[in-house]
Amino acid sequence: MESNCSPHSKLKEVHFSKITITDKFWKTRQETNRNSAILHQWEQLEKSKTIDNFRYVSGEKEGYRTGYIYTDSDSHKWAEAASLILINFKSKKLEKLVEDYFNLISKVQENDGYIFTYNQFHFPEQRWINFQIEHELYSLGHLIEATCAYYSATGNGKILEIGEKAATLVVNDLSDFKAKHTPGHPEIEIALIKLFRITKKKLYLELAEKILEERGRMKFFALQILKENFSQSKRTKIVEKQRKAAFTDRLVDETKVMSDLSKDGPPGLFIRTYLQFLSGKYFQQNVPIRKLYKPIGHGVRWGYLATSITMLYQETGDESLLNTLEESWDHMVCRRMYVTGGIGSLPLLEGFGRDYELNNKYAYNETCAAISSIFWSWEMLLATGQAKYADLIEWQLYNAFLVGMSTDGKSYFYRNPLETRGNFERKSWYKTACCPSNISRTLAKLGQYIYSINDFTLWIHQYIGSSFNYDSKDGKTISVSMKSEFPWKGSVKITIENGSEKKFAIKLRIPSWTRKAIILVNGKEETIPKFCELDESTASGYSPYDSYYLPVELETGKSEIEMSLPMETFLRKSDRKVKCNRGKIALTRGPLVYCFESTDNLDLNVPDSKMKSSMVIKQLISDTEEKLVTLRAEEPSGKILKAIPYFSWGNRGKSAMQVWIDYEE
Ligand code: FUB
Ligand code: ZN
Repeated sequence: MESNCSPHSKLKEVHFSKITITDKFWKTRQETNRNSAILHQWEQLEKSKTIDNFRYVSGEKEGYRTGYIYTDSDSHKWAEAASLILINFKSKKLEKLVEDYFNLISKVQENDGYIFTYNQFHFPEQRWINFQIEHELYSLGHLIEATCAYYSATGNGKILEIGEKAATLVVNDLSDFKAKHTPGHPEIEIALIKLFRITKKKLYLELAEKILEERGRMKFFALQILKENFSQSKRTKIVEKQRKAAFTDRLVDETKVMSDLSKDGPPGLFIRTYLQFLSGKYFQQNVPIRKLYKPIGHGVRWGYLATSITMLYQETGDESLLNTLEESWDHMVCRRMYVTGGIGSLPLLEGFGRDYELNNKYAYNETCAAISSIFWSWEMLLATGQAKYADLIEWQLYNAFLVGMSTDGKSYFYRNPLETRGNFERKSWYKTACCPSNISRTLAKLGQYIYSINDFTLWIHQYIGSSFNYDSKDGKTISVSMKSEFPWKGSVKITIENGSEKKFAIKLRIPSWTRKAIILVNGKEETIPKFCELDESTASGYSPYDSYYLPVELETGKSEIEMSLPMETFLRKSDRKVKCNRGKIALTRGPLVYCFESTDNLDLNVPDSKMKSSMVIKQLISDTEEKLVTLRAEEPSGKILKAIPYFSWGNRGKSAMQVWIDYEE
């Protein structure tokens, strides 16, 4: 199985197929992912006619195309997630579904590689019309990623050919690549670099580079966007006419699913969004990529774009790319990110607000945006080996990512506000169904984020119980087995069998959120640098900058490492510039952010409750199957406030919820 070992990445990825996750917390979620979520998603893709759209184009079924322009991408992403699951687990049912899916796709794909049901169904003669607002390249990107994943799962070159055909089409059709061809929604760049890494064919990497280098160079972006809007509304009218002409009860069956493009936001939101459209900021098309010093625009677009630029850096070693990426990452973490690690404070725009504009109710925090940020941090970690990236991955995995899916895997949050008044709940599906399969593909490849290697050093980024064996540089086997009680307890035990004759080093990440780490290597305590006070200089109150790697030298043979990373409770304060959080605190314990849900605080007024410094915070283990650690803030008068991990809220029906809470000194 291919691992990413690009020439300029500092760390080498360990392919997740080599890692067995044994961790109770994550294993349960991976099981839910493969036994429930992925099958539920398939049912919904069928129910919403997303799959039928392909059948209509192939002629397998008679009917009228439905759904947004980009729905193909949802099922391609599903196929990627399913293929990734199949890499580590056998499932005849899933295998069959994926096989059938790719068979269908191979029928719909035209001889030259084109596939995009919106055009194929409605405008068979038209292609590459509106690069900014229609999603052809985005959808092709997800298809290419799906075929790469399937290839990794099965070694099936036939399916990879589908992806290669699509990529070659773009290479050929857009050989004279111009700024106006750059896609409004990045994604194809990631896919092309992945395809390059598998096939080693440079033309894919070159195309990705071209696309990225042309971004932000359109002279009159506003004119382009107006032209595209005009063209798209004309096309929409034609589609509507076609629909009326084709209308019969038998043919048209629009499934009612949720749209979540919330417009409920701060005053001036509409005009701000419109201006961002015209200026290109929404699409990160306002400046060339080396000048994107701040995260701007649509959250998911930003995350995918930044991920692909970081991947490009790993291939080319162009330091000017890395400098900008580092600056924008720091800017995001220090000024434009919520305490949960969620990104995107503006609804409608679905993206970043101004510095310190982090309203809790309007928070968009699309689940996909958090995922895209995890992808980005992972690439930054590989590129630089800096602990802050792994720290944020951990924080976002527990707080911004996991919250997107219910415990049973059958309902999802698209947006993730930090405060609601009880009118908000997970839905089984959305009209824009990008998040569910994104969650599933991330869960399927979770193992990827735990370790990496360079030379004779093993890096441990995440304390997720797991085991794996690998051959060290001298061809000898090194076996690693890790037991962890995260996220409830900070005890970790790592056993390493070093079969090599050489000494061997490991780097253990000390998380930003712990203050009194104790590390024993074969019973002997390691010296840990003095901890500084909790860094509260970020907008959110969460700071990954205190995290670092502790290097440890191991002899040959067996070594045992025992770690105690105490999970203290912190009352975090955000920077005073975040107006809505003044006088409030957010409760965190270890890597988890907590929230107050009305279900647990019936007699209190969530979301307007108050904590007092006189309250004593106690930890309790819930009597649920998972044995969650919940927190109770108790006042001498007997008043009690109960808090649960943010990722677990919204699993018991509609409720009000708040993360930031008034605090009386
Ligand atoms: O545009 C495709 C996807 O739909 C985006 O990534 C999501 O934010 C949603 O807008
Ligand atoms: Zn999404």
